[in-house]
Amino acid sequence: MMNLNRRMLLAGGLVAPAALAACGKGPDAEIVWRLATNLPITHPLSARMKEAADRVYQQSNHRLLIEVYPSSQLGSDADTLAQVRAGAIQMLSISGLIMSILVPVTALSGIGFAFTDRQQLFGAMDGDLGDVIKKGLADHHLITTPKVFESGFRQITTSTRQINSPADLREMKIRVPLGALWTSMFRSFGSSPTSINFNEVYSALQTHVVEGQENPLAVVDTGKLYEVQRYCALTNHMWDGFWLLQNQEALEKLPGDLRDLVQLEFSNAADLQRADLAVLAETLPAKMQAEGMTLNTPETGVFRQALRDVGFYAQWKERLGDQAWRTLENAVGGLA
Ligand code: X2X
Repeated sequence: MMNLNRRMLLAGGLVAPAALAACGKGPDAEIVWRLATNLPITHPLSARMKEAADRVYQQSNHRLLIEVYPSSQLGSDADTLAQVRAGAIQMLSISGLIMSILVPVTALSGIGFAFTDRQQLFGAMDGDLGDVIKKGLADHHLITTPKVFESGFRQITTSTRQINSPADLREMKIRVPLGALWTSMFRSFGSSPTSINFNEVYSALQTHVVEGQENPLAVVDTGKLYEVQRYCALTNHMWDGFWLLQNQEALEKLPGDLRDLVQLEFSNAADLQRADLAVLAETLPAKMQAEGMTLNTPETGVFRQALRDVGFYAQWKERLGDQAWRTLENAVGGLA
């Protein structure tokens, strides 16, 4: 009955999850965890995580309640990363490319124009490349659930210009997330990248603080960025995946059966949201066009060559180390 009251409150929107969490444990749960992500709840990643959390609650007989806080409600990426490390929150779903500010090898999955398709990508991320990244995270006491979640291949949107070739990116004011991978790649193209947390992107575009941004179409759609952007170049310039980090101490305190349940349910959630995104990758271009955006598909070989010419790949190889780089090239072929 207590649980019903809680859900009724939430469903009625009378009490925000954050307010309930501030009161301490859920009415009947033995353990309450908080899971943060920057993506809206309408994005398949957040939605499937919420479903997994609900299943964990049911299947643990209400012993473990995982509260999901989407849309950066608990703070920016940098804030929530500090919180999960300190144990102030127990789970954080965050882009591996943002994580690379702390654990450089997580950048491997997002090297510009490295992967050609999802099949090649998931072969690597569910195999050796994923293992290298997970080990890098574990060395920093950051434990992830087994399977990486998908954000997708990133595309460039602008309010001002169509992007057909690297020259079109020159001197463009582009918003990028936190992380050297983005700033280094867009500087290589001669753009002026600015790091802005995702929850401020819509207004930065609307007020023309920046001309453009880059994100997978599912993020452009669920963040309603099409309302404030006119052009979209389908560049697939880098792939982005989200790891679901767990605070090590909280995880170690969890009874074994609950730990297994969390790993199982969130692995299933990863499979389900990958399937959701595979469908969206097919359907969203038409939807974006219907929302009024002009889409184009540039030839990407010249972008890759431009990066090669300025030593982008050589620089990242040096930064990440020969061994890690070899694991990437084993999956995608020679880059430098
Ligand atoms: O901030 C972004 O652009 C997002 C949502 O894609 C990431 O977390 C990297």
